[in-house]
Amino acid sequence: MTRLKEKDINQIAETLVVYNNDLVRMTGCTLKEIAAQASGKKIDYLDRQNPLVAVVPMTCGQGIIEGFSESVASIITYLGFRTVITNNSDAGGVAEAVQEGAEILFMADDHRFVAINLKTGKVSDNGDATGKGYVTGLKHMCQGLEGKHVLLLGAGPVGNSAALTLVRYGALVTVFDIDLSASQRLRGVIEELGYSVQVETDLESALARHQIFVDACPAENVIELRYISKNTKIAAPGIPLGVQGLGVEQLLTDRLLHDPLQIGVATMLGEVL
Ligand code: 2YC
Repeated sequence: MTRLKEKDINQIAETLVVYNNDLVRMTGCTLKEIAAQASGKKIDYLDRQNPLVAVVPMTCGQGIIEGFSESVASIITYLGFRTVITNNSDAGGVAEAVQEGAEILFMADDHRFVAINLKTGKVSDNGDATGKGYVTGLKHMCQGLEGKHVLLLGAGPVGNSAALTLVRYGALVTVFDIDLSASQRLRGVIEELGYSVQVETDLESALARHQIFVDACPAENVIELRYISKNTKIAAPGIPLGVQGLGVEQLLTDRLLHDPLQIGVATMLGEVL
């Protein structure tokens, strides 16, 4: 799992309004609408909820990421929910949150980033939520995915969730991962659920044949300029962005969905409410 850096997240809180406007321009949906759809909740259901949400810093492993808790809290606050960052970290922070009456906890160590509803026991994992949220955004960007060919890059936790969401939206999915066994495992999981995906081993050939991409891998420059056409659309939850360099980002201003935390955190909240 890619560990965020402070520089990836230090602008989030102050740019949420601009970010949301960009999202509406690209998908026709606000961040809250994408989170609601991706988590299967109605917007007015979300609007009726009023839990206290606590973000608990975790010092274990590689420790605190400067600005991480603040960024997570700013997204939740932006969505209209009361949010606190606990003064204590780790177990003390969890105890503090419960004593303050928090109903929902957000916390991340080096292996899992989870949201937990203390009342209902619902748990949402960032990887799973991110896959759902990004594919929901991509569906709107493409005016539907039914019958459309999509190339999924990366068969990790986000890729697995994205694949399932894609096939449920009727997309024709091809998956590539540098680890062929990861692609094959993903195919097995999808087939278990009654769907199918194609496994691709030749990245260049796959890139040349597709115009809709989900970049759920941590590689940079994986999608190069020569594979970008005027109809290309990319949902890129992967950190760092895999279409960097070559001025590709400018080329894709309205057709590239990419953020370090926003869609994943918003969908996590939708899932546990
Ligand atoms: O500040 C803290 O509480 C740290 N323990 C947070 C560590 C987060 C590690 N995970 C990541 O950087 C990314 C997240 C976007 C979710 C998955 N990987």
